[in-house]
Amino acid sequence: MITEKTLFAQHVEKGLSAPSKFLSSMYFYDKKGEALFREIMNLEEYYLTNSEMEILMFQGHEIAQLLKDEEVEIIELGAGDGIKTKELLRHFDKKNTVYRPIDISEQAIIDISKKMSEWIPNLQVKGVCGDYFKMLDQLKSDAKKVILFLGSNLGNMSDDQAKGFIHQLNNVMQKGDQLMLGLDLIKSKDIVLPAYSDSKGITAEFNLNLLDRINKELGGNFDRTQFEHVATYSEHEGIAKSYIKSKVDQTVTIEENEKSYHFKKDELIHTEISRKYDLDIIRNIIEGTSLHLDYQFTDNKQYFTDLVLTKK
Ligand code: AVJ
Repeated sequence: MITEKTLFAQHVEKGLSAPSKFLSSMYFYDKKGEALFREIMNLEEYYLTNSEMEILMFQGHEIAQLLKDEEVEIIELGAGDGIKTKELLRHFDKKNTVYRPIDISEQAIIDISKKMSEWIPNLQVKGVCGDYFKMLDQLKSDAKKVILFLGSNLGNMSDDQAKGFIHQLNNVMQKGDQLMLGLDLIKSKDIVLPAYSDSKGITAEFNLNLLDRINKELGGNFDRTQFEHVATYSEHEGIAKSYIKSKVDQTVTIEENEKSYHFKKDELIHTEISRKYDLDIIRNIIEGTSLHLDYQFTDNKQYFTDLVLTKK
């Protein structure tokens, strides 16, 4: 049996031994990380939340008309806090709609199921805890499926990974099923960069929490004060990147790996990409699937988009 701890330790070993050091943003989300991400979503500088909220508040009714059916199962991947999703779900008929949030965090499922049932009384809420694709594979029913993947969560993947992910979704979807993708759009640096290096330093906390997590879970001795958060954005490439930078020449030991790792002054550990999209990038990602881009919604400032794709 390979435990989660072993997988984490192996990932850290691989990432910190590489010539260009890296750690995966997948590991941001322990309890502390989840709380920090919720704080980020409430920051003015983190425009993504407000932009998508605006789309769902003002165009949710219209979007719901496109997704409705006699019976519909709305499956949300990585459910989050549900505040945005609520603005869409309130337009569905309670009788013939089932809402299924899927998340690897059991607590997230419990929280969102409770909240959504309070917000929308009589909505059938059936949360499932586990791996997206294992769960999707088990959800074979006759009802039409609508898969929600909002908040630009796809953006943490490289385009090749995103392709693989969308192709897997395509494979579990049946004809007529729909996918709604929320994606952040490519825009200027003066808007994007502050979202990833906010003035209160919450994003820095969020990024550096990864070092605390290694200390706690793997017996590391990272000194947080000797590292700092760095964010970059290239408008040309359309990708925001986050790094942890070593302020000094230093060595860190990780007991679980029985090993020390050296960091040069100014050396970077790459921790996250946040991809921004345009239509060409999206078309490239869905190419080769039987998903058809049917509708595109944007907020007034055109910062964000929600796409409706239908399986043909
Ligand atoms: C949850 C992946 C959409 O990349 O914008 C927020 C995570 N990272 N601030 C994003 C995140 C830094 C977020 N996603």
